[in-house]
Amino acid sequence: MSEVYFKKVKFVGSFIEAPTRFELPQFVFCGRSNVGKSSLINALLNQKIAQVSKTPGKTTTINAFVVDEKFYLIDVPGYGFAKRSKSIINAWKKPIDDYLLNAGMLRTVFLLIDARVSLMPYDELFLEWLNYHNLNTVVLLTKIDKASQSQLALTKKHLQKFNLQYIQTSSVSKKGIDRLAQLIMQACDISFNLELFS
Ligand SMILES: Nc1nc2c(ncn2[C@@H]2O[C@H](COP(=O)(O)OP(=O)(O)O)[C@@H](O)[C@H]2O)c(=O)[nH]1
Ligand SMILES: [Mg+2]
Repeated sequence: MSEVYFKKVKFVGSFIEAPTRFELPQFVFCGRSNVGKSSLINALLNQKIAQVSKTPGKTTTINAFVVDEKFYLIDVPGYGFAKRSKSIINAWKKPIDDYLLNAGMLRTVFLLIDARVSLMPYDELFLEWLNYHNLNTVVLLTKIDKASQSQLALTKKHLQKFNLQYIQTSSVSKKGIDRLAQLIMQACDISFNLELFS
């Protein structure tokens, strides 16, 4: 049985413009299309609230969920630019950049990286951008259930270059979900009582 960390989850809405007015701590899930953002949000919240898609790039709006009236999880559209024009890339980027730079109570940007493929060129650019703007960033390695030991070793080596905190996760096996929940609760000053979770 899955662990239950949070009780009350509400879908707040889909936004084209950045919802910077939220007055609770916010945690953002960023990363390439198909990397597992929506799946990880669902695993963390223990419900199918974020849309999981077989077609990459389906989420085109910023989706917000409020959890236990204590914090927001923000699911942003993924980048997966290979076949897209520059104007589409800019149209994607602007609202997200605006949001990340203006959200008053942004606590952590979770950058999701597929454990099997490591950082792609755009991930590196985005990391540099996050770093330049001093945004607190934690890498979540996804689909760890499918990664081989050698793939994982390469990914970890690659991450060392950026000196980043990371958590290994799987939405399938639920590995790392406890650490992710703990990190969020600590960042919101919600006491983390392990006994509650058994
Ligand atoms: N094996 C495995 N598959 C996953 C995992 N997380 C997501 N997926 C699959 O990857 C695909 C994309 O997931 P999704 O959450 O929609 O990615 P998003 O585009 O980043 O929101 C779906 O087919 C998921 O079922 C995981 O931890 N393990
Ligand atoms: Mg998604």
